[in-house]
Amino acid sequence: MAGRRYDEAAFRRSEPFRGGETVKKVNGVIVIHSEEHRLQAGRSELNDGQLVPCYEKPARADIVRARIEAVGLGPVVEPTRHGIDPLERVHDAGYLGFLRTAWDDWVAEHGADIDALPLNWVAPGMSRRRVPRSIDGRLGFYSFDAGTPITAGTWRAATSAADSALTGADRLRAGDRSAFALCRPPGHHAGHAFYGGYCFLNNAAIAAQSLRDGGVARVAVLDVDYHHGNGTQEIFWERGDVLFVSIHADPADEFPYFCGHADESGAGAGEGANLNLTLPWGTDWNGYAQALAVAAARVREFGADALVLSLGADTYGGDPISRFRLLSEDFLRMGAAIAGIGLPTLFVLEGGYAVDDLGVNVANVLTGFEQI
Ligand code: Q9C
Ligand code: ZN
Repeated sequence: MAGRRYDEAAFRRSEPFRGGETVKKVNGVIVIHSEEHRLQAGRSELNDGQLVPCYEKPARADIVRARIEAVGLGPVVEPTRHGIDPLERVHDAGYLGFLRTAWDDWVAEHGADIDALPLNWVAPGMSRRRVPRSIDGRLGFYSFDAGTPITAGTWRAATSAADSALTGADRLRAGDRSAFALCRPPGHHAGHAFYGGYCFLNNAAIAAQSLRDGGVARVAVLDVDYHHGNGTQEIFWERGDVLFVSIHADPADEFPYFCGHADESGAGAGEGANLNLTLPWGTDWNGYAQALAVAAARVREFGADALVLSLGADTYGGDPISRFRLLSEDFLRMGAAIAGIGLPTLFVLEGGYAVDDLGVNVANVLTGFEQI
């Protein structure tokens, strides 16, 4: 994990890197971000048997943006609107239709004073042949957890995040070495026709597909969020042109529990194009760096032309819902290791819930990358 020495003191002064610093000037990584993210502001999620305030909240994006501007990364630009077509390349049209009207349907049934949360799910042996008419039935039909409230602004916020990822993909195709889609809500738990884990539209998958559709022959998605990117895995499960590699907490112990195991390697044309690297609770940079080296080697071996990096910073030791032990400085090392893969890279924000430190941790990945 060799990288240039990094001057944390200069970093802490929150100054852009201008003349005379020992730190190499950080060349701008373009940051794509929409204020519409704040339209997703859920009140509560089900956690440990009770409704608690949502961990996935607008302040997350605000602190990341503030840190990016403070350290002179950027410029920060608005996404361009890409419409429904690139979403339908990844998601089921019926699912997208459900998501677009779910809030209005919920309000008609239950009023606007409570967020929409599902109450029951289909178990093996029950039929999925019919989509229920009832909004409560459809919430269960299209979701896999009770931690992901649908609110008045969910559709607009989620589509703005997807537009950020798509705009980032456009930048890579135009020849940029890197871009950062500062997305909220996150995406990697959302599948072809389901939401959950705070995710509605799979921003990283939508960007990866857009790169493919724009003529990039082979795309790798590397997911460093603490949780397995089950949605991305499902979307590309039978695809040999998109490699999915995820480093995450062992699903035997951790959300999403039902997938992300090391023996899940893809199917059909995608056999061998899925790699899950599971790590135990308590993993620190030592253990993490070894998995990251394996992941980087696999991406290089695959011969990808572009990399989409699902960037969750919930591997941080201070994260309130996660159990790895990375330090803020480790995220600089992570960025350097990702740069070592040597591919045009689109970073897409996923999780990270230690809000006070999220800006530093995310910006550190980008800084570590840009310094190589
Ligand atoms: N007791 C992302 O990081 N529930 N999603 C956690 C903890 C779900 C995380 C409950 C966590 C989803 C994008
Ligand atoms: Zn996560």
